[in-house]
Amino acid sequence: MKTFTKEEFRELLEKKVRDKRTKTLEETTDKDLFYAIASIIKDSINEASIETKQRYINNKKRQVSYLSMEFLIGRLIESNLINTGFKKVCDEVLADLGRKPRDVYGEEQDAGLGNGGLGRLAACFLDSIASLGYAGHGFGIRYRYGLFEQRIVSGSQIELPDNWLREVYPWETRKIDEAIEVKFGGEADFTVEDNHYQFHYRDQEVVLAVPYDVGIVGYENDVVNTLRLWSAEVPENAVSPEQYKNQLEYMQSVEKISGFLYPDDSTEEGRFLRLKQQYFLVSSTIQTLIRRFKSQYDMPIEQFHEKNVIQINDTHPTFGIPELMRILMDEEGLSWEEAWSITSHTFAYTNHTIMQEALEKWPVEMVKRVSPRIYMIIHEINERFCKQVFDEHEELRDRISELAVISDDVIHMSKLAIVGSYSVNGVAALHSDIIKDYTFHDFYRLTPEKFNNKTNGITHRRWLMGANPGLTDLITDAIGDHWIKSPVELNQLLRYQNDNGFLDRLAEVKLQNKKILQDVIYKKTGIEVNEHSIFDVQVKRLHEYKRQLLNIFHVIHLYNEIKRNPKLKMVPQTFIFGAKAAPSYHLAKEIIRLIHLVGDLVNEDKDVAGRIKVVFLENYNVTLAEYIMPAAEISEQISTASMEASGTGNMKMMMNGAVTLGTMDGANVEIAELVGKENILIFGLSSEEVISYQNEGGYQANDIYQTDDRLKSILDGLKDGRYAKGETFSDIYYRILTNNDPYFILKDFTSYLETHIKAVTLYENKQTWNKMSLVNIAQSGKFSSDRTINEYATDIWKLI
Ligand code: NBG
Repeated sequence: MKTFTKEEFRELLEKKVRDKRTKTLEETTDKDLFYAIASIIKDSINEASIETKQRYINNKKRQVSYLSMEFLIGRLIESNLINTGFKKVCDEVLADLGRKPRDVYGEEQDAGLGNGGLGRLAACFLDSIASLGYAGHGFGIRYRYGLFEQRIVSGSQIELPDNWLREVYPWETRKIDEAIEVKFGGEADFTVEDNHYQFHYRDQEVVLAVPYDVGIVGYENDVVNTLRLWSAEVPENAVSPEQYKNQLEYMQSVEKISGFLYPDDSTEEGRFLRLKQQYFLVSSTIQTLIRRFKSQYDMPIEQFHEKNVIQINDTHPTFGIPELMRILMDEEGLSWEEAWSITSHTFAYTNHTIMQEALEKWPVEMVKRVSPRIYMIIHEINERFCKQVFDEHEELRDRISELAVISDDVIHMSKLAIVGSYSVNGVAALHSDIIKDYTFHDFYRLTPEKFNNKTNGITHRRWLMGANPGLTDLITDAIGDHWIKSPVELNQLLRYQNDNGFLDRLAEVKLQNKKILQDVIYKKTGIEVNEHSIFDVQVKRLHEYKRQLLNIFHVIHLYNEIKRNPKLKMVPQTFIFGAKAAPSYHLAKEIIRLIHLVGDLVNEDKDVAGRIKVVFLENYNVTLAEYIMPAAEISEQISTASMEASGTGNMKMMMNGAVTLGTMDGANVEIAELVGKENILIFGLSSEEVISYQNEGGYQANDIYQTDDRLKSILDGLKDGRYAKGETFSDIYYRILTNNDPYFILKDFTSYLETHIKAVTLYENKQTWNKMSLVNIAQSGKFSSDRTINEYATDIWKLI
């Protein structure tokens, strides 16, 4: 990639500002500068993108396509500046102009095309794939509105549309000439021609999938891969004269397909739309892959899987399996056996959850409405699969109804994904074991060779170099910059464990980051927090299994203690939350309301002053996370053991020097192994214990309620209105006592409390804490997504 001197960059910036914004440099706003810089970067990206593509074609590279309904990419400007190598020069030019780089970069709208960890993982993966020079591209949907913008009104969550495309999105290129027709509904029948079934489709709804390509820049390696986002449009000439009067309605129905990320699936209409989105993504993508294969590789279609691997991010893109079968049979004329052999050597599936309610199941009737032909193929896959189990696996005959892809008129997407893929992986060692031993145990018995683990990772370029320049400089001063290309070398920092001077500098970096967050908190909430208090952070989607409730129960407990003994000495602590709840998830929203109202109570009470504060940062997103991660000191990773597949926020905070306070769940287990038990704060039931309680129908929550005065008081407060000037939280109360505490909050409470006491004691001894923090940073290299992607590329994708 081209490099620039400061003078050249400034000159170019001046020219761009004139051309694009018709202004002089002096007249520019931060937004003008943002667009001008983005345009400079885009020019370089475009060049490198053309060259990258040509290289892949010339070398007939085997390519991976990463299919995901979510890409939570956040802002791109800083990561693009870092990866192109322009960051330093650009920062300097802006400084010379008297501008703050952070303000200029802050003009970019977050692309929030994802919910949480799963979508952010996809974005980190693309960054690593490009940075490691692999031929790999993302395919997703260009939702007109991303994940909703959260507002809090009187403590309650309100959802507003996320209008991220309000202005021009500078990173995308519309490629109308590569648009694809996706066909929905209608009817399919067949004739037999030359001993071959020829399928005919009638009355289908044709939707045009228009690609918008976003360049994904590798770190200083001239590689630019692509994230292709599909937008749904009405094809030209699609409207017959009779339909003309309903054209507006028709256009709206088409555009809805890429209208919202996860439209409300509490309604039948919402669910149907979501299903259409899934088919829209896979059909447009797979048609494209076939087209490219035919035009760029001089090979017969039978060899498609030699040059293509399709990784499906959770089950949402699983219809890709029958879609590839459809194209190979109905359009390319292959037999079932030939098509199946290619398809089942092309797909690889990543599972991201074992929560039953999150394992997708679609009614047969709905799938038929989306595409009758796709349903036929799934039906046939299931018939053949069940027959094969019956014929070849006597030991599993009595398990066929559990293995079947279709049962009770419902399609089990994870089962379809497993049957149609050659690789099935979990996202942390514990999670992959649970999949094998419990969730998909019968499938594991059938095809053990498919199952493997790929522990998640995060890109250290964004989450350390981008978000925490102070720490990045400190590390590089100490151990040189090798760690940037080889993050495990962060472990060189272990040399400084007993170096008080270094530990002081580390603490100083943390303090500066806390001050930055302190400022953000004040601007957003008006709450003044003490930068010397412990920053205790839980930021993630709101879900009962993640147990934000346990966290706020602890806060209520501390509050009760202070009220009982107003002279109580306490190390100041700031409890920071950020979380969005699914719009139709009532209890999750109640928990948000509880956190807020308890927050008001605690923050306003003079007795409490100087000891604890509660902050809820509204609209938690990637950009906010970039301020929070560097400032965190305690990383709350407190899911009920066995329920969090991996977690990635745990990795981000670890890499920025926070100490994990958590359960032995997901990737926490691997963090614990790396840092040793003296550098992590573990509490609560183990996953085996949770699973064994679940198998016995749970434990007796009521017994704990009756015997533990602390909990009795906390729970009773939910009903008697003492936290919120009379407002109550009965649904939370009943969830725990009538539903027998399905997430083991009361059961883990004591252990959680004791671990917090231990944390505070350790924190008081500054150098002990700083050393813990250092060990966490030093051991975090394993969690770079570069390590994860190298594992995928070697074991699953076979790119090397
Ligand atoms: C989430 C898990 C997290 C995990 C991410 C990324 C889904 C369905 N799963 O624990 O809950 O870190 O996936 O793998 O969103």
